[in-house]
Parts: sequence; C-alpha cells; structure tokens
Amino acid sequence: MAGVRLAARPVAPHGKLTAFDLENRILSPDECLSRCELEALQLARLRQTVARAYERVPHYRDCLRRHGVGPDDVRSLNDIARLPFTTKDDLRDNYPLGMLAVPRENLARVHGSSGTTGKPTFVAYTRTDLDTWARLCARFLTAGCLRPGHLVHIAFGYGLFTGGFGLHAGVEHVGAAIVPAASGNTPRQVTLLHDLGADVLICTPSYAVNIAEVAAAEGIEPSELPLKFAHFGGEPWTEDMRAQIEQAFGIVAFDNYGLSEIIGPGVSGECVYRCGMHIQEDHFLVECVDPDTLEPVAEGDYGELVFTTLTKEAMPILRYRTRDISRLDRSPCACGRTGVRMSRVVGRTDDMLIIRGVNVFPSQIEEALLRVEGTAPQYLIEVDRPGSLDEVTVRVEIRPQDFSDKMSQMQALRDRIDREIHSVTGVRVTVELVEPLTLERYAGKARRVIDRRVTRLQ
Ligand code: DLL
Repeated sequence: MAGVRLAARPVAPHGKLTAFDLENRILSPDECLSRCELEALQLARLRQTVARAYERVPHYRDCLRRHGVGPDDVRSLNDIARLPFTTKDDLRDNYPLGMLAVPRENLARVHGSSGTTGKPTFVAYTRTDLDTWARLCARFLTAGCLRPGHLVHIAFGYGLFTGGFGLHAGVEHVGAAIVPAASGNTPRQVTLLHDLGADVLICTPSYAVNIAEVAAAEGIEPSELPLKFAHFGGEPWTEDMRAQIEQAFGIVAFDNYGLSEIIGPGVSGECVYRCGMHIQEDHFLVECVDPDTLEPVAEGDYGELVFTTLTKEAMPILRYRTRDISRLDRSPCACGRTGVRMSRVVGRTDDMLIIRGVNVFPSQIEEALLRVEGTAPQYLIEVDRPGSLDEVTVRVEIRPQDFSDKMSQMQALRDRIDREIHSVTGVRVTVELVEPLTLERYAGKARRVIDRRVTRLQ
C-alpha cells in the first residue's frame, strides 16, 4: 500500500492548547492494565460472550455449530481463530433485530447504520450497554484533553447515527457542558461557536472544513473563534487534512474511531501523543487480517480490522469484519495507556478503487491533493469506464485566494496536482480545477467518490 503513512506527530503546546492542558493527564486504571492482566480479563469476557451468543442468538448458535465450536472450546485467546466471522450481510439477513441476546423489553435504545448502500442495519443497547458506551467515549475524550469546565459544541447528527448521542453521553460523563448543535444549518453553527464560545468542537473532519469555510464567508476568521481543540471521527481523513483544519481554527485535532455494529464512537481514540488510536481492549478484542485470506497479517502490517465485543449485552458480535484498513502498533505509548494503537484508517476495502489494475484509496488522492499549495480540502473522484479502460477524473476546488483567471497559472497548478497524484497512487488521472465553493458540502460524512462503472471490479 504505497504512499500511506502512519501518523506519528508528538503533540506540543499548540494554538490555544497550553502545556497545562496537555500534561494534566487523567488515566483510569482499566486503561493501564498489564498485557497479562488484560488478556486474562479478555479471555474471561470472551468466554462469557461466546456462551451468551450461543445460548441466546439463533444466528450464532447455527454458525458456531456449523464451525464445530461450542462455548467450552474457547480456552485461550488464540481460540478466537476458531470462531466464525460476522459481516454486514449477517446483520441484514437478520433484519431488523434478529441478533438480540436479550428480550426486546430489556432494550434501552436502538441506533442504525449510516451505510449509504443497501438495506439499513440496526443495533441495540441495554441500559448497561449505554452506560458502558458513555464511559468509553469519556475515556477517549479525557485522553484528548477534555475536562469538566469545558464547553463542547457537538455538530454530529442526533438520531439513528451513533455520533451525536454517543459523544453527548461521553461528554456528560466527563462532566463538561454541551451545546447540542447537531449537524446542518452551518451558518447557525458558526453563530453558536462565535457567540457561545465553545472550547471544543466534535463532528466529522469534513464538516469542520465546511464550518471553517462558512465562517470565513461570513467574515469570521475561524482562528479567532475561541475553540481550543477538537475530536473528529466518523470518516477517513489524512494527516494533511488534520494540518489544514488545525491551521484554519488554530486548534489541536484528535482522531477517534468507532462503528455502530460494535458500539459506535468509543472503540478507539487518540491520546495527546497522537501516535495512533488506543483501542479500548478491555471491551473489544481486535484482530488485523488479510482481507483475502482472512489470516492474521504480520505484526504492524496493514490489514482489515476485525472486532469482537467483550461486554455488549443486547447485541454481542463475534469477529465483525469492519472492511476498515489500518495497522496495529503494540509499542508502549508515553501516555501510559496500554491499549494497542490502530493507525488512521487509510480506507475501506469496499472504498478501494481498482483503476486499471492498481489499488487506489480515496485517502491517497486526498493526501496528494493537500500537498499542493492552493487546493482546498474539497474534492470529488469520479470513475468511469467509457470504453475498455477505467478513467478517473478528480475535481478539485481551488481556494478563493488562489483562484485566478490566468490560464497559465491554473494550468501550472493542475499539472502539479496531476504529478502529485501520480507519484502517490501510481495512476494517471484527469484533474479538473473547479471554482471555490462549487462542490457539494456535507454536514456528516462526506461523499468523495462516484463510481459510474457498470460493473465494479471487486
Ligand atoms: O461512524 C461511529 C462514529 C461516530 C465514530 C462518530 C466516530 C465518531 P458508522 O456510521 O457505523 O459509525 O460508520 C462506521 O465509519 O467502519 C469507518 O469506515 C468509518 N469511521 C469511523 N470513524 C473513523 C475514523 C460511526 N476516525 C465507519 N477514521 C467505520 C476513519 C472512520 N474512518
């Protein structure tokens, strides 16, 4: 996977975040278990989870029987390899709530996937699951500087999507105050951020870019907003995108990851060292596998993340294939947390474009674009196959201050982008520069790819 870099930027006092904010670390003992203690806890929880799934979820009972494994066969963590995988299709086949391990009367909440393709899928929580979820979100928020006394602007959708309610409960658990702005109506977001003076922004990274643009268009310099730091998640983004957002707002931006099938946000998040996202391993068992062979990849190699829930009551999930490509880093982290760290997600196996035989992730194109001075972090990749060859057009917005009527200037910019994309991805694409603020904006997860090929290649 050429051109993909693991984030490894130590955080220094930066922007409006002081050395005190960064050093005043709070850790819970559960985040600092020794490997030995953690593995003993994981094994006990895995055994319980498999027993629960076997006894209470017909889908798992059938699958486990077909695999010739019963709950008593899980004697060590290595026995995870004997368990069946779960995919999005399993959830779809058991639509809407066929994978519950508790009676419906014991549910406290239902959320849904934000998937853009196929049938939606639902996930369910008991009261205990909601409490666990709040604690897990609180942990990564705390790892990324959140403290009681902060005012937090949440611009994630509150609804079936897990972002809004999940982060809301996490911030409350920390004891900070919330502006539950929800997503959309960007000018109003700017007004709220300006007038209420939130310290912290929580949303998708692409929505943060959108908010910065709208602020600037309304005559408010984003860097003059009182924001100090942000927690972004819900979609892939690159280090270059982080740098641009941090510069625009004068903030420190942390990455956090999660998926509804496993719990929502709260699966992992960055600490102040920002050298990967600590996975909350006392609640989720992680594997990193080759998506073709499903065998574990070599230590530190990129592969597909697979998660098993260890404490979920309402909907335990065994070996969920996330389709997210990342890599694991087990080296110690200076923050003292012992949870293995996952790199940024570089893409999803189902996002991966095969262009004339070459694997290309949208994140590689973003990385290339943002290296070229003058491009806005707004782009759209269009793939088509008019004849027998794949053709890719990358539409790139120019920053207002860099937009020019001079053909030669625009041509030179286009050539630079073209060269950069070729050097990162190895494929030739057609670059089209478009005027500032002409590509569609999203209040949640951005859509970066339109694939018009009649038959997908994978
Ligand atoms: O996006 C949960 C979430 C909400 C996480 C808010 C973080 C913040 P889903 O809608 O089920 O759940 O989408 C999950 O989003 O499999 C990844 O492909 C992608 N994703 C989530 N966080 C990140 C991230 C929520 N930090 C899918 N980096 C996952 C890259 C991410 N991709």
